[in-house]
Amino acid sequence: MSKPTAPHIEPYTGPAGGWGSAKSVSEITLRERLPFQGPRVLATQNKPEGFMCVSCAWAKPAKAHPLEFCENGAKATAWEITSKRASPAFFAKHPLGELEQWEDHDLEEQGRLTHPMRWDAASDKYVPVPWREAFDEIGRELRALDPRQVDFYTSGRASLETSYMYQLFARMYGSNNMPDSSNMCHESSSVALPESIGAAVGTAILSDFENTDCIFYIGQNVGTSSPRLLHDLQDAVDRGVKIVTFNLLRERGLERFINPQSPVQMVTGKETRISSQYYQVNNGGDIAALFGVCKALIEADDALKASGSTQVAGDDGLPRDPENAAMFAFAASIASADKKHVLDHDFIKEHTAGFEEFAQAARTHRWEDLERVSGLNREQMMEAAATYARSDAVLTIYGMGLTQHLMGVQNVHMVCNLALLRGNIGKPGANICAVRGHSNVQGQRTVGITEKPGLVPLDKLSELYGFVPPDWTGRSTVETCEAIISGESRGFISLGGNFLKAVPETGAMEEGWRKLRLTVQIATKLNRSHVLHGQIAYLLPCLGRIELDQQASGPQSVSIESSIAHFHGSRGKTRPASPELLSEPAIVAGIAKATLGDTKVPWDAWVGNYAEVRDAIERTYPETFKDFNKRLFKPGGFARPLPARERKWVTRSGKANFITPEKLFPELSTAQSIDVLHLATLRSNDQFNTTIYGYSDRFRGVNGTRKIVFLNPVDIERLGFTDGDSVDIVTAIDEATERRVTGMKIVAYQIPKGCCGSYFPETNPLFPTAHHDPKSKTPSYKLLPVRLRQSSPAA
Ligand SMILES: Nc1nc2c(c(=O)[nH]1)N[C@H]1C(S)=C(S)[C@@H](COP(=O)(O)OP(=O)(O)OC[C@H]3O[C@@H](n4cnc5c(=O)[nH]c(N)nc54)[C@H](O)[C@@H]3O)O[C@H]1N2
Ligand SMILES: Nc1nc2c(c(=O)[nH]1)N[C@H]1C(S)=C(S)[C@@H](COP(=O)(O)OP(=O)(O)OC[C@H]3O[C@@H](n4cnc5c(=O)[nH]c(N)nc54)[C@H](O)[C@@H]3O)O[C@H]1N2
Ligand SMILES: [Mo]
Repeated sequence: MSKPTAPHIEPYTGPAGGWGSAKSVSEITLRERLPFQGPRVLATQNKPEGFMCVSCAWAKPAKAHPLEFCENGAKATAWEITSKRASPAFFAKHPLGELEQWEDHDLEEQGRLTHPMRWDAASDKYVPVPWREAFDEIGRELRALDPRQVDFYTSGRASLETSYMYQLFARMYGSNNMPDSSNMCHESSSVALPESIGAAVGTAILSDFENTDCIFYIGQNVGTSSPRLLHDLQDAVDRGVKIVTFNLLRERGLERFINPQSPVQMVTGKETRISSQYYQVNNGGDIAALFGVCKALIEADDALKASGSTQVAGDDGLPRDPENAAMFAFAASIASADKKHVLDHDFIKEHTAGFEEFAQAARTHRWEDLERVSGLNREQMMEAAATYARSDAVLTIYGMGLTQHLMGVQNVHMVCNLALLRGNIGKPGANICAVRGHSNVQGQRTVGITEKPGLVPLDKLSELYGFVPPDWTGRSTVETCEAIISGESRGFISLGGNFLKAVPETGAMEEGWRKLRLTVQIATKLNRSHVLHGQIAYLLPCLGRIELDQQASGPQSVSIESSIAHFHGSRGKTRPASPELLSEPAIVAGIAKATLGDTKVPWDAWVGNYAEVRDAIERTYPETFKDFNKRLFKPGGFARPLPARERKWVTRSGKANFITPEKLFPELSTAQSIDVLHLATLRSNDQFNTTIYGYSDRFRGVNGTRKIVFLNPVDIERLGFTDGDSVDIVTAIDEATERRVTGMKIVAYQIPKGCCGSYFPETNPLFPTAHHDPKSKTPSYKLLPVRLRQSSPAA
């Protein structure tokens, strides 16, 4: 087992990328014992005929760089093609009671799973089982359960083909309980964007980066979570594009970058400055901050309008409203060429609804309140507004800093409101880019992974496959958690992921999990959701996307959808980790056949040739997937139709809607007390979600440990602690149940006062399941009221 080195915390002075990145890649290729194979495989990553990276969902350009990968993509690849194996010999040595004590890193670090395994109660071990037997027993068990008692989870990596087959199987079985990782991630976008602009996903595409004048970059950590996007930002900055960032922290990737694939930059050490304006907002302060920007724009526009009636000429000959000289001067400095307006009134009139109500709300909010809640001052908000107004085309990019909030949906509405003020949707260079997480999380929803039957063409499925799909609303992730805790859920099937670590309330969840009748895990690597298990438990190992997938008709390709709504084929070439592995489509089909018996679905033919699954997807969604097989390997991918890009608003009003957030900040059911801090949970640069590659968060200067809490030095002193103290974090809402994580080291950090930060998934025991956005049900992972307590010496 690899152990973390001694904790070592020291500010990192280097840029994102650069030699630090190159070193980190070579370390992991050596550690996973891949010195020769690694580089060869990486060369085909994100290339038109190669495999699509298994890390994030960022766009794959038509003209790929010779090395179209990043530090974290390289780590994800090395982690998947590792030469290490968690074989039956490993499981024979370690009972699950023992493995429960292991760290996440150590479980996955055992390497790839090699054989289908069944939990043996007598020895408390996973023992090998033939595939046939596994499918038969799972089928028997599922038939004995009420479909409403079974949950079918999907983590965002599985391909479009697998996902389509999986949702079809769940529906034919009779369940819409399809929680997915998206429920914890961009669900706030999936709810808010259709309401605001009638788009199910972000509207930006790669060419917008070439046409934009300004990028508003909100709550997304590009240097760690989607480093290839840094190349697009770098190109934009080189063209003179302004980047205006709103983030809780000063993230290095948003400050400066050296492209590790640019020999000139690497040798000369010349950095690109990324953000031109950087605003550190309070946790959950974005509605207030964006309201401030909108207020400045709207009041400037008002001032110009008012000057029409009460104008006096200034020294420059321009009209003046003497009542409001300062605002007028600001307005004049940012106005259109004719000095008549700041907002795009033609666009607002023709394309939007709800403007007056929104504008009135912006005028009514007082600057003092906007300043207090956002943590920014009025000048900063006006400065951001000025940059916004001086740009013809503004692109807005955002991530989890906006979506994982009690007001996540309203955060996204606010992004749209700002965009609509100047027609910044549906013209080149101006759109909304929701940076997605898992490499196919967006695509899974496109082919039917959802608990909401209204989002799926049920009539089509019924017509094609001759069954009556369930029409009730199924459980999303937090509802599945509640059903597992209450004992209502009896069976849990998992297509990838690590549900038990990723969800809220992990303490109560672990207890409920053990009481499940059936747990089935389709996975590549061992994690905590496998070592804890139900009464009947299977661990079914599958091929990864990088591996050669050989079926009856020959080697197979799969497909995914990127963050910019382009579909791409992906072909794996490396030798499978074990000859026993089955592909995900083959496992889904195996379970489906054993559960459902004879159906109209040609499961075997589909497994033999995935092109036939793609034909079925095209029959189900003819517009989106027109000529799917023909276009599979189109360089740059093929685009999904996005009406909002064409300014066609598929909303109830037929217009793009200004939707006014009810409040600036959520009401928290916590006693207002000065020792309460607002916790945001963060990813380190050395993890992919619950997969912990190692113990170094290079950009934030944290090494050798993940058990830390970032705190403002003023708060450290105010609360009577010292930098380096060991503390427990205790949840400060719903305190009838104590939720606590112990032994966290205080790290003095540049984080706004009253806020604190700590890593996911270590902090997940702190989150009550009910602490989520009421509409999207996305857990509020970026805002939880907590207190710190001195750790007892035993901790
Ligand atoms: N290497 C790596 N890549 C990944 C992942 C990974 O774990 N590791 N995970 C993948 C997945 S599934 C996802 S969803 C994405 C996640 O990628 P991101 O969307 O970048 O999510 P996070 O890293 O959780 O945090 C985002 C940022 O929000 C900021 N923030 C926190 N609270 C607030 C707030 O209230 N307001 C504002 N404005 N900012 C705030 C944080 O400082 C942080 O910089 O990345 C994907 N890519
Ligand atoms: N506190 C807090 N909690 C969070 C978040 C947060 O920011 N803060 N972020 C949330 C977000 S955005 C997300 S997306 C979720 C992530 O939640 P999940 O998607 O459930 O978790 P992952 O860690 O991505 O899953 C890792 C596991 O996936 C399996 N796996 C990897 N590749 C494959 C494959 O090709 N096929 C199959 N079948 N299995 C594979 C491996 O066994 C690995 O152990 O976590 C959420 N939880
Ligand atoms: Mo995610």
